Amino acid sequence: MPSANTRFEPLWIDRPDALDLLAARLDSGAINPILGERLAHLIEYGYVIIPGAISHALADTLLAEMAGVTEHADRFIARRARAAYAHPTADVVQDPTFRIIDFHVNSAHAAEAIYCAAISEVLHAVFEEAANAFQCLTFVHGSQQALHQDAAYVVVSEPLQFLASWIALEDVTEGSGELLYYAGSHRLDDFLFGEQQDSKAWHPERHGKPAHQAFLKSIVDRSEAQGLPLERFLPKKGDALIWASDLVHGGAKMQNNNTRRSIVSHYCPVGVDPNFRTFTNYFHLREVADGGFISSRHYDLRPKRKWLGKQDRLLAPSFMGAN
Ligand SMILES: O=C(O)CCC(=O)C(=O)O
Repeated sequence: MPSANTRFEPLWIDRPDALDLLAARLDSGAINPILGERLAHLIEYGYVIIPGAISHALADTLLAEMAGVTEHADRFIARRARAAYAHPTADVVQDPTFRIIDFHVNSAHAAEAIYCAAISEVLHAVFEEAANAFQCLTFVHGSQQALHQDAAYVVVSEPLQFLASWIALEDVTEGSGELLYYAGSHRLDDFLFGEQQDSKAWHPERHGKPAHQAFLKSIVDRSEAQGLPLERFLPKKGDALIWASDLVHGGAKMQNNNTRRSIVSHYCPVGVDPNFRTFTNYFHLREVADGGFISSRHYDLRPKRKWLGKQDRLLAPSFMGAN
């Protein structure tokens, strides 16, 4: 198994000796055989699919909640392509690129889904400490996002130390803009931004658009050159896919108008900091599951402070109206 040439500290599953480390954990009984198979797949291919990770009932509840966000639009934050953050009012949710940002804050069911038993088991085995779901979004239609590696945009203090999950809230059909990924691409050598070639994160002002284009081209070219298969995720309702931080993935071009409703979350170990911790004063880890925390760039999750009045989930106002 070729290992990535990286200057960063990877999670143990991305170390060159990951399969030996897994074997030791299986031998000691720390990991059960089904989990062992899932981790072996994640190690080798950079992703693992978990059929029926959440129940249809939970998926239906989430669909109903997502459909109802307009009734309490001021509690939620939405994003559309090429538009500022906004509350999900009726006109905003009509946009096919609309997504709810950090749904895990205001929906206990979203938190339950992203920390369902099968996903939590993988997170805990990989992180070996509690997990922090720090960036969560919902999709109705395909994102059509170019094939990318998340570390360019999902910035944490240890650039390789996070995982992400994609949970299908309905059956996904081909042509709807399904999730695509190059199996095994999580072991490509680092693409580094900046004159010092030291950043996996792309900073638009500092690095510019040409560097971003070079990044997108490089990871696809190198995946193709290595003969890595481009696979597509066509899940049934309730299925989940977990991917490694450096897996090259994106949204296929939509061939029809079918929806592919889903909830996506990014997680890091609690000992790793999402970058927003460095420029906000309201970072807080809220426990929502056994060994499962959430945090948010967009909401103040600190415990209710009486002198601030009755709201304990203040929207961080500085991000409203900003891009
Ligand atoms: O669902 C998709 O189309 C892409 C999701 C994605 O790339 C992400 O959230 O990092």
